[in-house]
Amino acid sequence: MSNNYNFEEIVNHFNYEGDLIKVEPYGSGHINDTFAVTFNNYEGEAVRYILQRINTNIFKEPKKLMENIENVTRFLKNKINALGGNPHRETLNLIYTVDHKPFYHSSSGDYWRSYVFIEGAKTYQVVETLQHFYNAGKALGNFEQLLSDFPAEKLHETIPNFHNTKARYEEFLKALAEDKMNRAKDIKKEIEFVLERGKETTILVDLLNEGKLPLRVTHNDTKFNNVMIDNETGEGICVIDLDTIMPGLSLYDFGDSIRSGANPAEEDERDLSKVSMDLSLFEHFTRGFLEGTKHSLRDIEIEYLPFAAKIMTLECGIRFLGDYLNGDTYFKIHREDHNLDRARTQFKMVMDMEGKFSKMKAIVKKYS
Ligand code: ADP
Ligand code: GN1
Ligand code: MG
Repeated sequence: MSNNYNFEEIVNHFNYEGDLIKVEPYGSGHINDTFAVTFNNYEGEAVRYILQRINTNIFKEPKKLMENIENVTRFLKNKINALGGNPHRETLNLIYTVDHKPFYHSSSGDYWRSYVFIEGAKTYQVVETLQHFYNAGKALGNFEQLLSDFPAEKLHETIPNFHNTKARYEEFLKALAEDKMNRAKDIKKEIEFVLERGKETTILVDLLNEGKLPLRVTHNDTKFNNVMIDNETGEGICVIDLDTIMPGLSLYDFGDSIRSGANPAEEDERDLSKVSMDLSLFEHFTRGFLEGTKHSLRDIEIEYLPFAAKIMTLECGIRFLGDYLNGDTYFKIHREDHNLDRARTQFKMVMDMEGKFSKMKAIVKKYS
């Protein structure tokens, strides 16, 4: 992450109170550059904010993206208030610029945004307790439930075809055909793994196009570290990282959560014997998610939950491997072959899920 930004210029354009103490790199997202900014406010207390540079290589229309975030967070705030919750902690709160915009377009051409820092809560790279994962499921199910009457036509599509697994597969085939870095020869096993499962990449897309699965307002990036867990109660206090809120399938959110949280190891773990899809983690998340949605999912959605877990994991693996073939231009990497290591964990999970599929189905049945 480049730290060569002119923070004085950027920070001066946001409506912060008091004296700037420090700006530090923060978090471990793969996309945006995130910083924690600390101020001493007029009462002399330290107050933190999140400051993010939006990755405009990926999000091509940052103004539209911020319009989505403004609309969604305003809508959520009203809902949370009406339910007697705390809108300062239970959703993201934008800090506006001095000229009342939800982002700052800097002199170097970057787009910056800022949020109130949610204190007393944490994100985790790996799930530490079953209860946390149950609570994340509840929070994400509830998030979809709160947005169930959000006017979907208001949302801009921030990344077209984001979870169109068929299109992702086709992009992978293109990357493979181009083989820009001459890497394909060393990853034959991984390529074979993807090609063997190519047919499955159309299943959810087809069901959606045939009108069999309902389009909802979904988060689309429900990785466990996008849910803040309250330090005191262990509850999933806030769903963050709202860049990809778009019309989508509830199955995408469920599947991506299982992909990231039901693996007891890191997403980039090299020792694949540590990587698996843990059935108790799966069970806890499933129970929480179905409760959070207030059991509003249709039968066909419930039927496809285990498959969604597998296909979202395969999709992510395909994206990591495709990025590896393309020369690591999408996901931030921190070491050589990082995207290859990430793809391998995803494929190990897919394989594990294939072996545990009937058990996953039985768990879903138990809670639906
Ligand atoms: P990315 O899109 O790069 O994943 P995120 O929006 O998820 O970026 O932010 C990266 C990390 O910063 C999160 O995982 C979380 O730990 C932290 N974070 C983001 N927003 C907040 C917030 N409002 N309060 C506290 N921490 C936050
Ligand atoms: C990215 O931004 P972050 O780190 O929460 C990616 C997700 C992937 C995830 C894999 C906009 O999520 O789609 O599932 O990495 N986000 C985007 O870890 O592409
Ligand atoms: Mg994130």
